[in-house]
Amino acid sequence: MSQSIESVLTENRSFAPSEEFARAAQVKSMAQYEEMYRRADEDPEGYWAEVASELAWTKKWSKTLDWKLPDAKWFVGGQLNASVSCLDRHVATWRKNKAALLWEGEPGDTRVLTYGQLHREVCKAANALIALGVKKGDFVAIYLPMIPEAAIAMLACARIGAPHTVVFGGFSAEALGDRIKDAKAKIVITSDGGWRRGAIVPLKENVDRAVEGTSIEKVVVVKRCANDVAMKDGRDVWWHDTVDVASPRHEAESFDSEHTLFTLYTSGTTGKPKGILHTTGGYLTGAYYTTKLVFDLRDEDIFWCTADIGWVTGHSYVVYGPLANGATVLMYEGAPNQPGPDRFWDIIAKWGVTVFYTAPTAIRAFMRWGDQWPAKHDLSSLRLLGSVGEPINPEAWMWYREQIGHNRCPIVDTWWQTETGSIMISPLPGATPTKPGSATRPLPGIAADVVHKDGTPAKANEGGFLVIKKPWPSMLRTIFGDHERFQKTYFGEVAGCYFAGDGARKDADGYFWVMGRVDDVINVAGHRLSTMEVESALVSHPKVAEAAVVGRPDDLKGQAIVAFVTPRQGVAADEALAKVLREHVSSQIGALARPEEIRFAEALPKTRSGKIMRRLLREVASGSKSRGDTTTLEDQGVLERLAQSFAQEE
Ligand code: 7RM
Repeated sequence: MSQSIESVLTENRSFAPSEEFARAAQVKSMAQYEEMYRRADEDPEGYWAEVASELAWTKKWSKTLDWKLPDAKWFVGGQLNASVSCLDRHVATWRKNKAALLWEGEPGDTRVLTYGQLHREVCKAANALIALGVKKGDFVAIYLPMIPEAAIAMLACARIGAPHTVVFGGFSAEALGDRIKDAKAKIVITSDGGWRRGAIVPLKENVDRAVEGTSIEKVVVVKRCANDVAMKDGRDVWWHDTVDVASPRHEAESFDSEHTLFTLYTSGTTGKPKGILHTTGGYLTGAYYTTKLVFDLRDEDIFWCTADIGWVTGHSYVVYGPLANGATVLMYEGAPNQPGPDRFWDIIAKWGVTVFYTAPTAIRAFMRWGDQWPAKHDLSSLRLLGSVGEPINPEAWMWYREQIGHNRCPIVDTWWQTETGSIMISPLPGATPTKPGSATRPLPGIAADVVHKDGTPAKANEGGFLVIKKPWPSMLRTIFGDHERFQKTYFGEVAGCYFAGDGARKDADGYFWVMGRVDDVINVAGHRLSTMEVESALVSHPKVAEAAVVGRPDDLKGQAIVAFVTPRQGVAADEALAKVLREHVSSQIGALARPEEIRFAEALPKTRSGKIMRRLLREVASGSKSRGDTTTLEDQGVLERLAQSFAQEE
């Protein structure tokens, strides 16, 4: 949700960490933060080398950073295995018998895996993948619900040097197929289904449709729902038939620091999602470091990040970051309101969750469901709360603090992206005084700033582009298969800087207020989508001549999708067509992309050079009072007059 300038400037409440919290924290004061920031700024390579050396390397790097904009290589010549840093090194200590994974399924079934057990399962899965023909460098697609096998599969891939490409289970067969094709994946790991709001998500059926005509040779199927699924002879194998019989012993090979750990698809400004590529040493350093600093994890903690592993938040803060720290993570399979609106609070009380990390869209839903739901449960185990995915509005921030944190838990509002790999801007819970709605200051080592297009710094409270001026270890290395797009998108906008695509301002205290995207990316319930992606889905329908998609502010989801559609000649523009088109988008991309509203127009407003005037459509869609407040799109005359007045302005 983007915030108005007014709400930002009048927002002067501030909450300092309690002395009690600060005393035990990793970073205990702003003075300590400033000192760390200064050290990292003066000697970034020395700083990051120190952090990286806390991982398990089998060969030390010869050069910390090789930087030729836009190409970064971190810990050059170093060798490691990500799964060893996450598992083997803990198994060699008392943590062998510590819980690594606490899991709860939506129906209420539970599983607990110690580090020792998780290590065994990962070794078995690694051996099984090798037996299926997966080699170092082969891409493995993972399309699973939130079950332990999802983490096991990711770590098994990492263990054998096979990059994973996790696809969120809410994506359609079509979207899965596109990603499999782009990554040229050899194997896909899925399940007979997953539980969501009491129903089974038909993952295997989607896979069957997605893999037609692709490079996929094998489909590994986890049995989750005791669901009848068709198994194709010679292609499909059960996880339990292959993994359960594999040897639990696997000697991990070390890989180059810059070996690809994974690609993860995310939406950009075009219709084609980008395969964001991360490498082993740098990514793991970032995930490890930020988990330690921002979530201040201790051995007694139970850390619950509610993100699905299909998103980068799930990669970094369900799997790699917490496990690299030897922490205990909780994983939940299903919906937050199944069977009732208090499922999350029930889970927190039942397992004794201490650190809880979720998205503003979820917090706003909880607010709407009512204070009685969290009040029913004992939330006294919580000591720290986190937020991620979109700007958090101050109202939701205050509700989170009062109703969930009982005015006792610090809140860390963490700004970062799929591309950054790990958290970039966030309070440190024992040090940073927080202001509701601000992600506060960049982490030590992160040279974030707000600048104008020409790279000059914006003044206090002046809006500008959020950029990062120096390389950091967990930065993306490329867009898979399109290095030129990588260069243009991230390093072609503001000279010399990484451009994040977000607008922001810094206040007089140097606190960052992220305002939201400045490109054609929209954020719907914390899910990142491109307007062009939804437009492509719409125009692929035979009854559509043209479509333009914009985001409109939405109290719950942050943004809602509004599609302006011009039907083909002779096609009736009615509610029935709107319904068909909404379903069509859902089947092309996934339910998360289904337009909230479809508005029909005889023609779309365009500039003389033929560009759709999105700004005008955004104003129309949000019913802006400043102009066009009585506009209905069916009134083409009004739209044309509006377009003219916009054209005069430009
Ligand atoms: C982690 C994640 C990235 C986009 C990013 C922003 C928005 C994320 C915050 C935020 C304001 C935050 N990766 N965003 N976190 N905006 N405050 N704390 O979400 O690649 O899926 O999305 O999300 O616009 O560019 S993502």
